[in-house]
Amino acid sequence: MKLFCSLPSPFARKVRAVAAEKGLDLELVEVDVFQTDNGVDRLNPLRKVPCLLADDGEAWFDSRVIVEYLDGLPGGPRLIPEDRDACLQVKRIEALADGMLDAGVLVRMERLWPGRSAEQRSAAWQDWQWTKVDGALAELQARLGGRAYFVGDRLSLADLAVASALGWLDYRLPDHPWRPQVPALAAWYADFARRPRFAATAPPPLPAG
Ligand SMILES: N[C@@H](CCC(=O)N[C@@H](CS)C(=O)NCC(=O)O)C(=O)O
Repeated sequence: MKLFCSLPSPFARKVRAVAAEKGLDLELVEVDVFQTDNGVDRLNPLRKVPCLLADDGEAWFDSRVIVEYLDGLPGGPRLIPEDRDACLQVKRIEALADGMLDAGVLVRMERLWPGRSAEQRSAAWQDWQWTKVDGALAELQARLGGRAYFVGDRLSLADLAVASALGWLDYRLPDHPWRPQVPALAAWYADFARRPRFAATAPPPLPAG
């Protein structure tokens, strides 16, 4: 199985973290998502990563579909519970984490997208996205409720999705410190990020300066 991805992508990190927990081998194909002809364009008309090319030649996207696909493969612990209620709870947490990232990615693009001039970049639009990020953080902390795992008493996709998202906020948007507003979530993340299999999926360090 080949995973078209970029190493900083938090959506790809969630997928890589799921594969690591399940002991599945993924061949990583790193691409620049903003280049045409990067291979992803032929597999996913949305031209986004992650995109999984399965051994039978089928392409799967987006990250939520890919994690379902991987979790259904034989071997490793189930990360999406079979119980309907627990499954829905896991997916709601994943939706919160992914939605927080969608808003964060919009902030980043508003700041950096080369097709926009300085005058076209809107602070009000960024503020609108920050309200979503901050709202999602508060909701995640409330749903965690001081427990070790987001759903039930064992690791699930929900934990991996949230940790991947928080790691990306630190990596790409360090000027918006999130810890003071959600100290209990920050404490959970500090512990979770030390898990060796998750830590091994961290994005490469940014160049100094
Ligand atoms: N909903 C998608 C989001 C994926 C996404 O936004 N990926 C970014 C990289 S982090 C991307 O490929 N951006 C390229 C683009 O927007 O054209 C998922 O869960 O996989």
